[in-house]
Amino acid sequence: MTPQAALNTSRLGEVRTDWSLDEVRALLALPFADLLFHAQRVHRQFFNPNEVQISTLLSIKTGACPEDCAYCSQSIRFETGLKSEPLMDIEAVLEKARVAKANGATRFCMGAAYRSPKPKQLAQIAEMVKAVRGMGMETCVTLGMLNAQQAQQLKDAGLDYYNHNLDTSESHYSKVITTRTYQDRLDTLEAVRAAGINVCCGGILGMGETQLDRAQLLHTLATLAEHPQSVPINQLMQVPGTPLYGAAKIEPLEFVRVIAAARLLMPRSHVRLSAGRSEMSEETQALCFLAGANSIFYGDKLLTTENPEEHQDRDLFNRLGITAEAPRTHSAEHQHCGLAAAS
Ligand code: SAM
Ligand code: DTB
Ligand code: SF4
Repeated sequence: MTPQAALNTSRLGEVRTDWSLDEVRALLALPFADLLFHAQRVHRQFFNPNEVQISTLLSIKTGACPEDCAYCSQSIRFETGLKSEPLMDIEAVLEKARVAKANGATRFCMGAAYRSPKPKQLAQIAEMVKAVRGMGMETCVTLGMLNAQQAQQLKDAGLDYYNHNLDTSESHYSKVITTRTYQDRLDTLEAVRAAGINVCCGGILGMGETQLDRAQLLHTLATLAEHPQSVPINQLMQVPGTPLYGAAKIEPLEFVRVIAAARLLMPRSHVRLSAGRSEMSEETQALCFLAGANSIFYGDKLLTTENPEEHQDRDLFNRLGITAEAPRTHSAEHQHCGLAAAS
């Protein structure tokens, strides 16, 4: 059977975890207008198409990471010129969260350059999660590998989301990372899910992968036991000194196709247009929103690299008539968001 023959477009909009790889390939190969039409139609079935969820990132522990992820500024193995910083103290983190909230973010995502957190580090981060949640923000952390007990500790602290990306297809993976396996990643995702924490899991495009690798990554995500509640699609931020610096860039319309396919494969999930927006035109970003992206990182820094400036995003949202989505995991009293509404 050809991939095209595998696709039954009348079933689009069903929440399914039994997608075949051929169906995923067929979606990615649709004529662009058809792909975007279906993606927008399904998006409207599950979401307000003019609302975007707003997260702000903070690197709470920067650099000196023992892992060898070939894209990353924070690996100790590459000369990237990044200054390492120890785990921030809780007051400094809370100050950043207050600023993010005042600027309109509803979720605060804290990232640490760990392979896996040590008990003392996890205890400190659990306190940060409790305190940020106490401010009325949703919380997300990304700390590397977790076992079931570590996931439970974060759940007990009130954590809303754990980010752990598959990054790429299983077959391309060993060209990017050698210090932990694909199965390690799947095991962490399962520990997080089993603890009842929302899963944030996606990947990076522009790491020398093929179209088939992209289809395989989407297929793995969409056939997990449960779809990740949040699916970040990153475009590689090329960092001088990392092995992937200089990799062939993904063509913008290909990037939009992956967003649209993610929307169709995981209709109830938030699809985040993540790293790489600072290098995208506003038109490409608008196409991504049309294709069903409904979450972004807001704030002029990601973890260690650039993001669009806040005034640029506010201006773009105003021109697109996009407003901030109220958090879904918190009570109504926390649902006000300060990001400028469409004028
Ligand atoms: N150290 C933890 C880990 O890797 O699991 C958490 C932090 S790590 C920086 C979180 C994710 O950021 C990575 O899994 C990767 O998907 C993404 N990321 C890191 N560097 C990136 C880059 N240069 N461009 C795009 N995404 C990147
Ligand atoms: C995700 O998928 N993207 C974010 C977040 N999860 C942790 C990280 C992007 C990092 C981009 C490179 C940097 O700023 O160091
Ligand atoms: Fe370390 Fe995470 Fe960067 Fe990999 S992506 S080198 S684990 S900080």
